[in-house]
Amino acid sequence: MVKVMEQALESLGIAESNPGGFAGTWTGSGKEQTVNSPIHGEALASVTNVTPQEFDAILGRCHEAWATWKLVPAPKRGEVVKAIGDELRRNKQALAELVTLEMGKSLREGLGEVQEMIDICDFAVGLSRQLYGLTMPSERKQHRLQEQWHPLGVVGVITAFNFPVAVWSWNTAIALVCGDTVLWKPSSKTPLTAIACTKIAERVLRDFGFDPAICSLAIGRGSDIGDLINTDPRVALVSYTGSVPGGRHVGGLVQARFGRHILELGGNGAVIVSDKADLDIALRCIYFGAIGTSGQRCTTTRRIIVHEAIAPAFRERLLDLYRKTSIGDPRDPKVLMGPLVDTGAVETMLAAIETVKREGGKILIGGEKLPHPGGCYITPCIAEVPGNLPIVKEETFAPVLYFMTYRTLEEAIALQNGVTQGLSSAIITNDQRESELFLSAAGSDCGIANVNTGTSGAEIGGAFGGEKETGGGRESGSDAWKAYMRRQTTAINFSGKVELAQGITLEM
Ligand code: UN1
Repeated sequence: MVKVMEQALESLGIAESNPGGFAGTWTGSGKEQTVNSPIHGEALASVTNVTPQEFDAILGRCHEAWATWKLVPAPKRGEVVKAIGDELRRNKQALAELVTLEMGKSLREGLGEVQEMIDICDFAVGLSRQLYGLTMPSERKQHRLQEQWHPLGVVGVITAFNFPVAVWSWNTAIALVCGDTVLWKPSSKTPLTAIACTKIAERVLRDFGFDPAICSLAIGRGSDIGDLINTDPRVALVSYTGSVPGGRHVGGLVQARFGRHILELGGNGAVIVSDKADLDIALRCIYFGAIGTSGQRCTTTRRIIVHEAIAPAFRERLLDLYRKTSIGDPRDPKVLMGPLVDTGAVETMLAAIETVKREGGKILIGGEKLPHPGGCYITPCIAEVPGNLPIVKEETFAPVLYFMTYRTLEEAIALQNGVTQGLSSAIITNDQRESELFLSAAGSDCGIANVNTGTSGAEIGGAFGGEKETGGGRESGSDAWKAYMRRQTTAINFSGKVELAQGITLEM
């Protein structure tokens, strides 16, 4: 058991061995897995998965809980979310430490992730009084036409390891105020943080006298527990964050039963660096975008498209920063880049680098395995490429940054858009005509397009998600809540007689 930060485990209620299922009571008698920290490969705790039978009972309880939760007035549901946010504030440090221990991001990023959770709770509390419908003028006399929004049902939330707690909160805070209940299947790589969050929600729901099954949990493999979520008609909406192939699978299964889905899949973030850019800003944005979370964000900067006039000097400055990168134990405040999530991720990165070389790219720096314990540390890599090589079009979930150059902005935008993913993009320029073109219909085709700030680190207030193979889903702020509710159009006749729409007459 890891000694440093052990307190975080304890204060969040993580035992040496933990059942992986919750719907009012904790269950889990399936396969036991040991969770090892990528920091040094040592065991943190173990978790027992839920069996298919236990899953069925969990989903049954979560669905039952919806029957009463949907009838609670939305602002009252907001009070519960407010209390969850307060509990997260109290546990911010411990939860961030657990995120760092379990998946290896730096503590400062762990704290940022928990802050995202708090922010979305605050957003959702306000939203609980703003689930607005519309009224429209009716074409008939003394009729009212309106839309209203009702709770949808159980939301199945399937999350990835890289934001092990924030993505649950984006979905859960919104789903709860919308009157839905939540069944969470976290990544098998990060079950402990999921147990910790579920315990926080359980405590709050019990304090309010609500059914704690409103926030349920089922830990298990995607191929069994995930697919039970995808195929069960009791799950009204599946919100899935993961890879493009994973999303294709989930989307197909959910669509086949006419369920709803929100897909947040792969990204391939690019930053265009104009010859009219502030290069200090460009460097900072790209550096954090590329090495933050060790290149394991869906919003990670994976490609930079640099104007040829400034490319040589910019390349040198970037390489200089990369040379100085402090890599090591992410609990150390001086360390910028921690380990990758596991040794498999390191192998994937090394294989991608070999492919880059084979396809004609040139490795400028990085891609060396470091001899730290656990085997998950590697230096971040920059590869110079002539354009979107086949490997560049793939999302390698690791710190590999592709460096390419351009001559005209149209050419740069074509390179930026020339991949199958469409999540996040940015331009660094002080020229308004350039930034406006980038934001116009002729510009970036991504769900996120930023100016003079990087591809990652989106705020919760905007809707988060992307186009093309990123899946088209939107989570978090703005009007993303509408996906978590059922829209109902209503015509109300107060005329005392029947008048048909479209001018149809009915002689009787
Ligand atoms: C993800 O990588 O799945 O914009 C989410 C960002 C974070 C969320 C990333 N707010 O980088």
